[in-house]
Amino acid sequence: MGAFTSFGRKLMKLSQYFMPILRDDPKEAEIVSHRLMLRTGMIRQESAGIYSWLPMGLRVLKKIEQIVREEQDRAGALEVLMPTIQSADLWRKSGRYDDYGKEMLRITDRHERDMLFGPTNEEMITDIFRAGVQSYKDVPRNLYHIQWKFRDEIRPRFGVMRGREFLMKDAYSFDVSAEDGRHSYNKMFVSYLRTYARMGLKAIPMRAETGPIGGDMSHEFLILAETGESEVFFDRDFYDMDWSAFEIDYDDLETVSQTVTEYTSKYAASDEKHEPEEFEKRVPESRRLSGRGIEVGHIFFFGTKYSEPLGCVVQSADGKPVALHSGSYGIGVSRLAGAIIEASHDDDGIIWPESVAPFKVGLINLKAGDAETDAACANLYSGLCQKGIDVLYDDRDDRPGAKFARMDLIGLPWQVIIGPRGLKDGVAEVKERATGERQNVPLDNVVSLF
Ligand code: P5A
Repeated sequence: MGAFTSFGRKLMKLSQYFMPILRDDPKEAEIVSHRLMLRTGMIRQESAGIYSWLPMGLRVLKKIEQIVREEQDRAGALEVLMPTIQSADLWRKSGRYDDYGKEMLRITDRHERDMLFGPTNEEMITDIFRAGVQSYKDVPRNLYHIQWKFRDEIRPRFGVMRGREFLMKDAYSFDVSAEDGRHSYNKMFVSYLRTYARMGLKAIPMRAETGPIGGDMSHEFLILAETGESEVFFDRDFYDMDWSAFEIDYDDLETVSQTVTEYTSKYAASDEKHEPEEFEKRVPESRRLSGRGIEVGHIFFFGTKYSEPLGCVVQSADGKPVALHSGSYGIGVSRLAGAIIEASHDDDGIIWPESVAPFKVGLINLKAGDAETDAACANLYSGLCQKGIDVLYDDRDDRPGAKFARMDLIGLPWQVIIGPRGLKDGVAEVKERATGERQNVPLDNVVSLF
């Protein structure tokens, strides 16, 4: 800790920040996360389904991205970065150039070549892998990137939840056999449980349709929220499962596979895959639940669907050429920013889980311009800085009521409030946003709380 992050300073004075808060609710926002992201100046709409990320929104996006990256790396995946613009050639070979229809944004360059803004990267990664491997000894491998995608959705809505341009983590695994491929699939499955747990989310894995990606095995990960786009049916027992980021040895095939079995043996399905009779047969009535969910991830196993047409073939141990077996694994990184707010807010605003909060602490100076409160704040500000804590310092000359409301609205996990009354007793008031609990803490002890 203590290092300055690549996406901005650890400390920030509100008087020098860019956080264009809206006084009134934006009328175009139908759901709470969209409303709060616009109101707090996290994002700004540029066209339908296309957003700019402003300083505070970008900090959240980068934190989500970093958790996703760490968990992909931990599961053995290797980060790459493919371009957003792709040539149509590979898509013609896989047959998806025509299949993808109007959702694909097609572009012609100055040489009249057909290009496209990538909606996903199965073709490109398969071609990269084809060119870089020769034998069965070069697999298994899993390559991923975190890159902007474009899908010309018919109905972009709910802000970053269903955008046209959106940030996705997409990983692709390559194995010599379907059996090995299954283990790669299982590793990603488990890494998703850890990833969402670290963001304070319970994302229930559900059997899913494979749609334009293809294949015969697929799970989507859904978090429960009233505003979710999918209807979901599941066993109440899911509530009692372990939703912490439990430790796991990814090389231990048996444990990884058992974990997947554990999280898939109970009934959970979204509307497309829901089978009412099976639900009734497998789950006693008292445990049958239904609701709505937000899809924050989707994983697929499609075997040789892309490796065959694209010639992604290696020499097997007995010298025969074999087409590689693959899966692809997506996480909606920008969607998660909205999904986390859907899962964690109250009437006053956002409640950020610490792991993705734009700043950990909001320092409020109740009487900016007063020599004593200014000095006490400056002292805490530098103490927290030395400890490497992310702090947003509200040094603006506003009424206390406005400051409290704003700090609650933006939802930083901790507030440290400094006013003349507390200073007489040598204390700061420390408020936890999630519980609303307040305590008076001697000034000298504040930094050690964080
Ligand atoms: C898996 C990785 C794929 O595209 N190919 C590569 C596979 N899957 S997916 O289900 O279509 O998308 C993966 C995740 O991306 C998010 N997502 C979106 N987020 C915001 N706006 C959109 N329009 C959008 N479309 C997909 C979802 O979280 C999805 O699970």
